[in-house]
Formats: sequence, C-alpha cells, structure tokens
Amino acid sequence: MGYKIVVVGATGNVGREMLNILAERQFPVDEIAALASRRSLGTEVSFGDTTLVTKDLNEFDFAGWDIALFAIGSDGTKEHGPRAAKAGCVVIDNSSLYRYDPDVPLIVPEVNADAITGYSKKNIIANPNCSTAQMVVALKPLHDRARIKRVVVSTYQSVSGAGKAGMDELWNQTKGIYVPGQERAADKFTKQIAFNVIPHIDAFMEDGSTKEEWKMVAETKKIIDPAIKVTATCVRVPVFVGHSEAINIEFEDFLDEDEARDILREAPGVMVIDKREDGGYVTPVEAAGDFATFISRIRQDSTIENGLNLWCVSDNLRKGAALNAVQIAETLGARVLKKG
Ligand code: 11C
Repeated sequence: MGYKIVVVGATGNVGREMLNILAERQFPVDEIAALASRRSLGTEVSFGDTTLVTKDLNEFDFAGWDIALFAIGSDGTKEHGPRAAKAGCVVIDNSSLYRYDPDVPLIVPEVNADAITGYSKKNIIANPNCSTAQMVVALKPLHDRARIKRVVVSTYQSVSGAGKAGMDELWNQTKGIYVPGQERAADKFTKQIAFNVIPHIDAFMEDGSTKEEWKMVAETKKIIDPAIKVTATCVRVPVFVGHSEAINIEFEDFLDEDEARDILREAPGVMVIDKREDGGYVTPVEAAGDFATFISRIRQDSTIENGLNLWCVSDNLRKGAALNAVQIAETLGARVLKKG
C-alpha cells in the first residue's frame, strides 16, 4: 500500500520538479492529484509516463489524502495549508510562512531528520530556503567534528529562484541586447540581470540586510545549532539553474583541509569534486538536474586559527526545494506513517 499525494502549485518550476522527483525516486504513490490556481486550471503536467490534468486548489477537499507538497507562495499557503492540515493531510510547505514557527519543524533530512516528529503539533513541516538547504548539508558533518563558531557566506543565486518570470527575464534581456528592437527593461529584478549581477534578493530589512540573507541566518540556527553565527551576502547572477556559495567557516577546534575533505566525502547528500587543477571543481551548469550538493575548493583559511573555505553548488529547484520536500515525505513515510 502506498500514499495518496497532492502537489499544490503543480504548474510552477518547483511543483513540476516535485512531480518529476516523486516519479524518479519511485515514491510509493497510490493516487496523485496535481492542483493549481484557477488561472492554470486544466493545464497538463507530467508525472513519470502519465499526464495529469490540474484540478482547482480552491475546490479541493484534502480529507483522505496523506501528504500535500505545497509549492505556492506564503499567501496561498496561508489560505489553504491550514485547511489541508486540519483535514488530516500532512502539509510539507516550501514557502517561508511556517519556517520560523516553533511548532513547525524545519527539516533537511540529511541534517535533522529526528526533528520530524514535531510535525504532529500542526500537521505541517517546513522546507527551507534553497540557499540554506545546500549550505546546511555541507556544514552539519563539519560541525559534528569541530563545532562551527561562525560562517561568512556569499551566494551566487540563479534566476530560477525567482520562478519562471525570472528565467524569462534573463532569456529575453539577453536576446534583447543583441537584437535591435527587442530590448527589455528590468521588471522581475530590480536591475538588468543579463550580463550583470545584483546584490539584492528579497526585501530589505531595517539593518540593511535582505530577507534572503536573514533567512540563511535564522534557518541555519534552527536546523543545525542556534549557537552558530552566520553573516550572508546574497547575490543574483545570470545563471538559469543552480545556486553557488563561497563559504568561510570558523571552528572551535582545528580541522585540517584533508580531514574535512574526507568527512564531506562520507557525508549524506554530498559529492566532493575537488581537484586542484583546471576544471577540478563544480559549476552550476554541471549541478543542474542532479540530486547532490557538490563541494569543491576545500582549503585552509590561514588568516584565522581554525578556518576553512569551500565552494558549494546545488540545483536550487531540486535540493533547494523539490528534492528536499520529497525527501521529507520519504522520511515521514519511513519514520511515522509507515505505509509504503
Ligand atoms: C531565490 N532563494 O533564489 C530564493 C527563492 O524563501 O523559499 C526561494 C525563496 C524561499 O530567489
């Protein structure tokens, strides 16, 4: 016996990846429903070899369904998440709405799978922001060995993090630079994204940081350890899929770069590609479409006593969103629901 699964927001970048990954990983599905807003109603989406026609989220009755993977924004989740949860369907939410709620676990299965039992307070589990998910997969095994004191991270985030509109803007602006008459002004982004980088993702906060940067701080603390200090600078770059991060880590104890490389090689969800030669590292183009979080450029930071630098790349639509949500569903199935 398998599960009755709902994907909410099935026509978006993340919703489509959720359907792909459920099929790819052969999640034990008995029945599946793809839901969309009225605007996208009747759109066809693929689930393995089958085609699903989207149903109306507003009309959908979640009673009798086991798990709903939500891939709509916070406003939509606020409206429909609680009614799904109250109907007995466990909500795995990709928006930021519940991430900082103490009664909702925020889960990256490779890092804090044990926290999943906390789901029962609200019948809701939160999925982290994409830039946090890949970073904590890399940090956790190192923290277990040498206790992380402080992290300084700079991100290079792809336009797919801003949805299909972000991808369209990069494509159209790039074309417009070469084709007279097809020039496109910034719309989804605050400045030109083609052939440019933008040090601004999400809204500005009072202290001058952005919400994206704040999320990396708050979520790392909730997922790994509140004692870890994080400072982040999040930057949008003209890449379609795959977020990259340059991470500087200060530890309590000394950790040699070779030992760190060995630890990461054994870590769940991590793939180390770290040859000190031309091309001996991973870029977003190679990470797109993959499940792993790739780590390269592991090296001692000789400017502090116990420091390391590394480069971390992952598919933001997969580990950063859809894959992590499906892994949460797998963990919930294996540890709690036990149907599959
Ligand atoms: C971006 N990280 O790249 C964002 C997208 O809180 O889930 C995901 C936002 C979130 O723009």
